[in-house]
Amino acid sequence: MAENRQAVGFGRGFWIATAVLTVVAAGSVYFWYTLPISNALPEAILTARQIDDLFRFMAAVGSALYVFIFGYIVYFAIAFRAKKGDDPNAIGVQVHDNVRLEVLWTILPALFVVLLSIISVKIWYEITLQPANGLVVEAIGHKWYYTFRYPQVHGEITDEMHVPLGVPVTLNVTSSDVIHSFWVPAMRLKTDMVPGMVTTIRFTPVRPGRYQIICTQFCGTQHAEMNKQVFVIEDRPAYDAWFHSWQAKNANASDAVATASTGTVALAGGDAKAGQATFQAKCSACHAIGPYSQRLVGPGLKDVLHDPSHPSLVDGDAATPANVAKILQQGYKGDMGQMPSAQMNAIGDKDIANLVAYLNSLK
Ligand code: HEC
Ligand SMILES: [Cu+2]
Repeated sequence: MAENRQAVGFGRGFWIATAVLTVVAAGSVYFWYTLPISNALPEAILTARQIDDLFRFMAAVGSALYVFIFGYIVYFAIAFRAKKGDDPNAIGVQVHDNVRLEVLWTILPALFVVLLSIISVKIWYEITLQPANGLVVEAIGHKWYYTFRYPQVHGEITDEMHVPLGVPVTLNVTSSDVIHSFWVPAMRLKTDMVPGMVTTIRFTPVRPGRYQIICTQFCGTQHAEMNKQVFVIEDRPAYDAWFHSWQAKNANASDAVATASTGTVALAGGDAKAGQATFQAKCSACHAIGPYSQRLVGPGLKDVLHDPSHPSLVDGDAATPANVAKILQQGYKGDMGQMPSAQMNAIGDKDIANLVAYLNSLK
C-alpha cells in the first residue's frame, strides 16, 4: 500500500479560502451586532438590553465559528479530494498528536465558556437579587388566567398587571393549581409558576407600553387561552390612576391568601357579603342557591344549614356551621361526585369563614 509522504503545507488555496471565510465571518458578526432586535421585540426592562447583548455576543461568536468550521470542511473536501490518476489504494498523510493544537482547542473554548458564565451570572444576579426598596407584586397562575396582588390593594387584581416606569419591581411568582409560566417576551424573562413555591424575579421597567403575558407550560385544556392578559408599563400618574381604581374596585375583597389551614377553621367574624362574592366566583358553577334537590354538579345549598328534612350533610355529619366548614376545607367525595378541597378551590380560612356565614344567612 503506497503511503503519500508529502508534507502537509498550506497552499495558496488555503489562504484564499481563509480570507474569504474571514470576510464572511466578519459579515456575520456585523449582522448580529446591527440586527434591530428591539424593533421587532421591544426591550421593556433594563435587563432585556443586557440579555439581548448576551444573545448578540453568543450568536456572533457562534456564527463566526460556524463559518470557519463549515467553510474549512468544504474547502478541505474539495482541495484534498481524490484526483484522476491517484493510486486508488493510497491513504492520506497520517497526522496525529499535536500538543500545541490540542492545548489550544481545549483552553480557548474553556475560556469562552467561562466568559459566557461570567456574563450570564451577572445578569442572572441582577434578575434574582432582592432590591432594598421598590414595588412588590405577586403574580399567581390559575387555570387559565393570571391574578396579581399589590400592597394596599385588597384581594387579587384579575385583569392587567401595571407597573410604573423606572421603579424597581420585585415580582413573586407562584401558582394556585398546576404549573404555569409567566413569560413576557418583551422582558426576555420566562419564569415557571409552581404551586407551593415562590420564585422571585426583579426588574426595572424602562419602556412604556402594553406587553403580552404568555403561559408556556401546557396546563390543561384551555392552556392556549393564557395569552390574553397584558403587562403594562406606564408613567406614574397613569399608574396611580389604575392603582386607585383597583383599590376602589377591591375595597371589599378578601385578603386571604388562597391556602387553608389543616386545623379547625375559626368561623367567628365571617362576612356573609364577602362570602356571597366568593360563592359567585368559586362555587356557583357547581352549586345553585336553591333547595337540596336543585342539583348542578353538587346539591343546592340554600337550605344546607336550615333544612329540618336534611339534618345531616352529605358526609353524614350533622348540618352545623363547623361541619360545613370541614367539608369546605377538606372536600368530600360521595355519590354525586367530588366536592373539591379548599386547596383545589383556592380558598383560604377567611374565605371559608365568609362562605359559612353566607350559607348560614340564607333562609
Ligand atoms: C367541581 C364542582 C364543585 C365545586 C367547584 C364546589 N362544590 Fe361543593 N360539592 C360538590 C359536590 C359534587 C358535592 C356533593 C358530594 C357528594 O356527596 O357526592 C358538594 C357538596 C358540598 C356541600 C355539602 C352539601 C350538603 O348538603 O351536605 C357543601 C356545603 C358545599 N359543597 C359547598 C361548596 C362551596 C361553598 C363551594 C365553593 C367554595 C363549593 N362547594 C364548590 C361539587 C362542587
Ligand atoms: Cu398555564
